[in-house]
Amino acid sequence: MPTIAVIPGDGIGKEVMPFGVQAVDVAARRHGLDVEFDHFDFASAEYYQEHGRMLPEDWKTVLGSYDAILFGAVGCPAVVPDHVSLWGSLLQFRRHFDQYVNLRPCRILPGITSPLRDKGPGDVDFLVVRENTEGEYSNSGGIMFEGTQREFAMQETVMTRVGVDRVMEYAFDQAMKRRRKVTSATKSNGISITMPYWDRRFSAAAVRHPEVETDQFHIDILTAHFVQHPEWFDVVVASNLFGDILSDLGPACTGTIGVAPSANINPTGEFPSLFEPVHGSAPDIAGQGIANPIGQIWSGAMMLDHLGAEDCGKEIEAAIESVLRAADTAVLTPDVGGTGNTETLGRAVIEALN
Ligand code: GGG
Repeated sequence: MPTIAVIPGDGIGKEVMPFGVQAVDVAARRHGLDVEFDHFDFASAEYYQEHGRMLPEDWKTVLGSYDAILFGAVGCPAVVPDHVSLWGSLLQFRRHFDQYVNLRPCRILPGITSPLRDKGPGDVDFLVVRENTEGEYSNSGGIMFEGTQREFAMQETVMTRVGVDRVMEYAFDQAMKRRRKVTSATKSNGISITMPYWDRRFSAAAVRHPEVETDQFHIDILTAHFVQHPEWFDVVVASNLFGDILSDLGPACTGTIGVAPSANINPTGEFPSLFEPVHGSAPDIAGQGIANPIGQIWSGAMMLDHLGAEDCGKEIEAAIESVLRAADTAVLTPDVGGTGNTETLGRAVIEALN
């Protein structure tokens, strides 16, 4: 029986999570799989207000005992500075549980209108593979001479050979299961040490995988190509920061970031992997009950795939697609042109699963 730690977090994470849990539960039960869920209130602004920190002291042992983690969103800037909440929770999970791959699939779903001219389902289908434990998210640096005219802030980027090679390897493996093409995001003309290093490791990976077509673009023109030629891409491998940016841009090009799922994977299986929608806590719409629950539900499907229940994951994706294809505006959330809400869309997907 797989055991799942459920952490809704902040803002709309709390609103969409019930539908993620329910979808996983319904799909699993249909296949005779009993999934056990335990809910945790930490990694939230409320927990921080009460305890002065984002996580309990024993979080590594507690979460480490689960098969997977289903996460909502973190961030409540009115209560906790964003870098404190992120570094106090999600980034700790990714690092401690060595979830070095962040998989962010991106495709136009039926019934959703892409802002890209002439693009519909089937035209955009790529996978961003984001390095998830180092790079620009090093947390190494400092501020000196604070409050004086000489004040400065500095932060380093860390790229280790092991860290870069393992995410490259994962990206090429994914490409072998798809259309056999990997694109690397770089900026080696401006960032003159770490990015040329990234490029060299990418070339070395390409030599190891001659059956995979490769190309690379500087991140600035790559963002333009995402918008103008999304059909060029199959697997896109990127550093922590570039991958984060591309995996918000990608779903925005497919219609809405609200449907985008992600998987923070520990490929060795030594630690639990974590599944979360790409979107954050969205303080601007939190409390209104209008957040799109599909990113959370689809993340649940990715979790089931990862746990070996691929049929369950596929059924959830099919349920999502059937609801979107029906395009009932009273059901859909406003981000996809509907007049419905989290409840109507979440319920429709669960009903489609039943
Ligand atoms: N569910 C995703 C989430 O809560 N994101 C908050 C955030 O700011 N994430 C930054 C990151 O993924 O690096």
